[in-house]
Amino acid sequence: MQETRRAILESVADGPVTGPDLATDLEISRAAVWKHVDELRDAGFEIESGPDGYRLAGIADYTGATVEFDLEAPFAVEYHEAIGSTNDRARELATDGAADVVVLADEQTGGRGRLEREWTAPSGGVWLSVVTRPTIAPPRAPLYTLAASVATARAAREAGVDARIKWPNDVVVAVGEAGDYRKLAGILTEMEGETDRVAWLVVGVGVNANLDVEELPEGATSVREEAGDVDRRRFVQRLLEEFEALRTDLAAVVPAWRDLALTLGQRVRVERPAGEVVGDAVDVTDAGALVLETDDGRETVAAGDCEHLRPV
Ligand code: BT5
Repeated sequence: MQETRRAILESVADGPVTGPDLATDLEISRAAVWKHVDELRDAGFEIESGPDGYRLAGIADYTGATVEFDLEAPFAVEYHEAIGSTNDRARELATDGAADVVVLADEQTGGRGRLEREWTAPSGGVWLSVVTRPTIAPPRAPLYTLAASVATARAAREAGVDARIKWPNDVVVAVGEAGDYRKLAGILTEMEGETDRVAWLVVGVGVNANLDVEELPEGATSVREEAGDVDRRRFVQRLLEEFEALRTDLAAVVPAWRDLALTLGQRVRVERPAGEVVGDAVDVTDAGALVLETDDGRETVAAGDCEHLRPV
C-alpha cells in the first residue's frame, strides 16, 4: 500500500482524527486527504466520518489491501475476484523475480491439484499461492508443503474446525476412529531450481472455507459445514502468519506436523512412481518423508499418494 494511504489508515484506526489534523500531520492538502479516504473506502475499509473526524469502523471486505493491513508477516497480496489458477499466476510472478508475494482469489476457474488433477474452487473459498525464494537445497522443499499444511490446520482449528493432517499435504477432518476423513484443504507446491539450490517455490493452498458441501466433490468438507462461516480476511492472515513463523524456523515444522498428523499410527498404502508400499505409518523424517513398517522391514517414502487402510 502507498505510504501516505497506510499512514492515514493507521491514524483512522486509532481515530477519530479530523481531516485538517491528518492534512497537517502528513503535510498534504485537505483535498488529498479526502481522495485517499475515498480510495481506502473503495479498497474495502469502512471509514466513518463523524463530528470528531474519521474513524475506522470495520473491515468487512476481502481484498489485497484489507488482508495486507495489520498482517504480521512480510507478504504483499495480489487479489483477484476470479482467476484460472493462483498457482499459475504465482509462477509467472516467480519467473519475473518476485518474492514474498501472495496471489489470492475468491474463485478459480482452472484450479489444479497434484498430478494434473482438478481442484474445485468456487467463490467463497480461500484460494492462495505464496511465492517464496528460500536458500535451501531441493530435498528440503517438502518442508514448505508440511509448513503450509500445519499453518492451514492451525488457522482452521482457530476457526473451530477439528483439523488434522493426512500425509503429506491434506488437511482433513477425521470421521470415526478408523482413519476415515473428509478433505478440508489441499496443498500444491511447485518449484524451480538446480540440483543444489531452489530458485523459487510456489506453495498453493486451497481451503474450502465458506462453501456448502454440495458445491464440492464427494468426500470434501468445509469450514462452513464444520463450524460455520469464517472471516476470510482474518483466516488468511492467521494462515500466512503461521506459515511465516514456520518458514523462518524450519526445525519446528516436523514436530508441529507430527502433533497434528492423522496418518501416524494408521495402516496405509502409498502409491509412488516406483510402485506401491503397504505398511504401518510410524514416523516422519526430518525432511518430511513417511516411515513405514512393512512386512519386509522399514521403508521411507519421500512422496506419493497415501491411502488410509482399515486396520486388519
Ligand atoms: C491437492 O491435490 O490437494 C492440491 C490442491 C491445491 C489447490 C490450491 S488452490 C490454490 C492453488 N491454485 C491451484 O490451482 N491449486 C492450488 P490432490 O492431492 O491431487 O487432490 C486433488 C483431488 O481432491 C481431486 O482429484 C478431487 O478428488 C479432490 N478435490 C478437488 N477439489 C476439492 C475440494 N475443493 N475439496 C476437497 N477435495 C477436492
